[in-house]
Amino acid sequence: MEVVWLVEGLVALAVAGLGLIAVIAHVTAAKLPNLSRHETEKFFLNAENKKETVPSIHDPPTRELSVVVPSYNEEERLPSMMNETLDYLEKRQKKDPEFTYEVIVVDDGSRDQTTKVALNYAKKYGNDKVRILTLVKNRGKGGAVRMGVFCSRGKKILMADADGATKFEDIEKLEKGLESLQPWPKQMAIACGSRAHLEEDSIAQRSYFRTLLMYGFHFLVWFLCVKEIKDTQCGFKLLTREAAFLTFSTLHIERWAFDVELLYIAQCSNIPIAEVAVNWTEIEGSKLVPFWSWLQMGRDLLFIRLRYLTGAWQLGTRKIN
Ligand SMILES: Nc1nc2c(ncn2[C@@H]2O[C@H](COP(=O)(O)OP(=O)(O)OP(=O)(O)O)[C@@H](O)[C@H]2O)c(=O)[nH]1
Ligand SMILES: *[C@@H]1O[C@H](CO)[C@@H](O)[C@H](O)[C@H]1NC(C)=O
Ligand SMILES: *[C@@H]1O[C@H](CO)[C@@H](O)[C@H](O)[C@H]1NC(C)=O
Ligand SMILES: *[C@@H]1O[C@H](CO)[C@@H](O)[C@H](O)[C@H]1NC(C)=O
Repeated sequence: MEVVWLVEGLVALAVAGLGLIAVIAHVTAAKLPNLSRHETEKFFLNAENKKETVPSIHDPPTRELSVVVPSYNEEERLPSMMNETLDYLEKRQKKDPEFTYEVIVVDDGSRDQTTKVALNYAKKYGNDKVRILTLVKNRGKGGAVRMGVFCSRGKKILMADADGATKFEDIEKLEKGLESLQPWPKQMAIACGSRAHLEEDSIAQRSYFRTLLMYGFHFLVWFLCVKEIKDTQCGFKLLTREAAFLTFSTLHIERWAFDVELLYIAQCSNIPIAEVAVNWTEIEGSKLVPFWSWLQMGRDLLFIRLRYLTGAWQLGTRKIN
């Protein structure tokens, strides 16, 4: 008998605990994503030091592809990524004049010369192909990509990290992945680069502790938020313009867990998602994730689920000013 009471007591305690956490998650949630922009964030800085008003995601697209590069203190890593990217894009445009593109470097409030380094590329390739958006304050990767997405002109929008860890030509794999999802409901589809196939190699190189954390993280993502995708965190993702608008205008989280919320939103909105294996090089300068930020990520994942569950956060698009 006492064992039954004990079990019942523990279950009641767990339910009460979860309820309390749900209440906390609900009450502490900012209801709407913060989409407001600083005045200077409504302009690109061009190579002649003039301001150009940014276009809007609400306008019809005028380019085939926008590449959004979130960059935080990337003066050192950005050049080789930009060289590779623009080499590829220029070659492709020579072969196929219909292929038009733009690269938007979003300087996420860097304290180094990221904007200046990016401006050299605007000088070399022109202000129409390379655009630089300098954020007043650091927002985090999700916030930076969002700001870039909202002033994109592309039919398709690629987000790509400034460290060039993915081979840029792998974009063709993402494009195939996206096409494989046709017909796209309401023109929406997403293709995610994935390093899941490299997991075994990376386990061999990591400590047991980091491997354990990695599995824990994967389990929580799967259990709480995203069931369809194994590697949610790869920085190489291709979205149709419609999918990018819907997911980024709903997104609340601007820091690490933003990828998970983005895919959670996509999943709940019935946007089809493809996961595509891409090649990956570990690049020097990666910032190691400290232990406490793993805890933070765990909390963020739990809160994403609880906040949508309790209605603190809601799906639905918003007008971007
Ligand atoms: N760390 C960090 N990166 C940011 C921020 N805003 C934008 N980014 C960009 O987000 C991208 C990914 O950054 P990180 O994850 O720190 O780069 P990394 O450690 O090499 O990540 P992996 O490639 O996953 O190993 C880079 O292009 C950064 O410049 C920010 O606030 N903090
Ligand atoms: C929203 O973001 C802007 C610009 O970053 C900032 O000035 C403002 O304080 C933020 N508002 C809220 C409610 O967080
Ligand atoms: C990028 O290309 C420019 C011009 O071709 C070259 O001068 C520079 O060294 C390259 N940078 C890197 C990091 O490859
Ligand atoms: C990665 O690159 C190597 C060599 O360039 C190639 O053999 C391999 O097939 C690639 N893997 C993927 C998943 O593209």
